[in-house]
This record gives sequence, C-alpha cells and structure tokens, in this order.
Amino acid sequence: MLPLTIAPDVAHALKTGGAVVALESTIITHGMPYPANFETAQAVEAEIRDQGAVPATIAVVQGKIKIGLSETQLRNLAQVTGAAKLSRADLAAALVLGQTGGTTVAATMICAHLAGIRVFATGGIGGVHRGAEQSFDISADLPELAETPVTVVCAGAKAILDLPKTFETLETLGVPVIAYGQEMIPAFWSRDSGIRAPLQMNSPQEIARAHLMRGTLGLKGGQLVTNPIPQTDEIAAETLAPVIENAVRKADAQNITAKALTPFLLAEILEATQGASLAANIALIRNNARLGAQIALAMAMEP
Ligand code: PSU
Ligand code: MN
Repeated sequence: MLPLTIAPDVAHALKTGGAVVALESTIITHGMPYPANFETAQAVEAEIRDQGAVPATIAVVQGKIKIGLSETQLRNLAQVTGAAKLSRADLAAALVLGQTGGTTVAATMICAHLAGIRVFATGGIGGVHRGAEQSFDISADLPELAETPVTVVCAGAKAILDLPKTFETLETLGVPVIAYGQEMIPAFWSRDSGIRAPLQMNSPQEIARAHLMRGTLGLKGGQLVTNPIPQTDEIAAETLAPVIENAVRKADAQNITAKALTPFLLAEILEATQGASLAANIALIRNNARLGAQIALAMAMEP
C-alpha cells in the first residue's frame, strides 16, 4: 500500500475521469510568509475550481503523503514552524521519519504521478543556479522533468537562476519547453527572458495532446509549459536585477548553499521589494492555475 491519502473530491475526480491539477507546497512552507502563503494557496485552488477542475495541493503531513488538503490542513501547513523542504532525495526518508514538509516541484511531480494526476501548476521551477560552474548547484526539478510524466505549468524561472544554463540543461535532458501564446520564454516577473522558446503552443488542447503523444511514443518524463505573467502584473526585469544581484551576493557572503539557497534568495527578494514581488508572484500563480486547469480539462476530453 502506498503511504498516500487522497482527499475525497480528488479521489472522486480521478475515479470518474475528471480534471485534476496538482499544486506544490514548498511555496507554502518556504516560499511565502504567513498569512500570504495560506491566502494564496486558497486563491489558487479557487481558480482551478472556477474552471471546473479539482485542485490537489500535495504535501507530507506526519509521514503521510497528502493528495489534496482540507482548509484546516492547509492552514496548519502554512503556519507550521520547521517544516522540511522535501525533494526527490528526501521523500522516502520523510515518510519513514514521520516528518511534515512542503514538496518541491520534483517531489510534487513524483506524488502526483503516484496518484494518477497528469497536470501540475506552480509559480517558478528550480534550475541551474548562478555560479553553478563552481557550486554545481542544479535543482533536482530539472532531472525530474525528464523522468516523471507530468506536465508542469510555470511562469518560467526567476533570474536568481542562470536562465540560459537552465534551459540548455532542459534541452540536454530532452524536456519539451513550451512557451504559451508567445515565441519567447517568460522570466517569472516579466514576460520575456530574451531566450527564444524551443516550442510554442497556443491552446490547452495542443499541450494536452502533446503530453498524451509522449505517452503513446513511450517517452518518459513530462513537459514544461512556461506561461507569461499577465501584462498588468509584470515587473520590468531592470527593476529587479539589482535586488537579485544583491541577494545572490549576500547568499555567497554568508555561505548559503544546497537546500537553503533557494528559500534564502526568495526571502531576500521579498523583503527588498516590500511586497511588490509578492503581488506579482500571486498573480502569476493564479494565472498558471487557470491554464493548468484548462490543460487538465482538455486532457480529460481526449480519448
Ligand atoms: N522558485 C520559485 N519559487 C519557489 C521555488 C522555486 O520561484 O517556491 C521552490 C519550488 O518548490 C522548487 C524549489 O521546486 O523551490 C526548488 O528548490 P531547489 O532549488 O533547492 O531545488
Ligand atoms: Mn540546489
């Protein structure tokens, strides 16, 4: 038996061929402060329900994988102190040790796939960190995309990462990177990273069919959909560049490495922009949730 509890509405949707969208929880435990993390998680779930799909926020609670959280469980997770950050390497150990933690993109993909969920929406993925030629810091999210058949909708990657190296690595790994509705890969807070996307698709149906075609061909791994932030919520790359430079320099000076690095950089940027980055972050996650729901609905319609 898998150590996995599926919420009733999610279980029902999975059994009846309904559309389900997975959501990660490291963004709740390590990405945003309380109560913004809880309010955002709720708003994101509501976006998915509004589209006619079922949200499944995934986390590990006291050594059990939860596929879909109740409002109380979500609030508890948003407030818990000392939650673990769980990626592929940590998942089995966390279950054995009875831990509580947020699942990263990589771990959420693994859990979603175990539950039979094919679409997952988040804000930004992990990637190749700046200075990776020295630190070797490459997120486990990248190889996961090459391994586990889940379509992940994000807004690109934050410029805390080395974006060209991140997308080169995805190309090497054979991960389809699809820009939604434009030629360029978006860069999280802004709509254009300056990097041309290898693939462009303009409808949820195309993305759903490409996911299913990979399965037909026996290709393992998923797809990365990069969905640009809505124009009205965009923050110019030049505005955030010095903030990011500062955060990266500070991390370096304080010797912040490994699992701690991404949460440290996110918290630094949040503080330095006094919430402006948070508002954009919330807007883009909601936007990704809507597209994720539309892809899941399109997939549920395919034979
Ligand atoms: N990037 C963001 N926001 C996030 C994360 C990344 O813009 O919340 C989180 C995600 O859960 C992602 C994880 O899977 O950080 C990557 O961590 P690492 O770089 O340690 O693999
Ligand atoms: Mn890392």
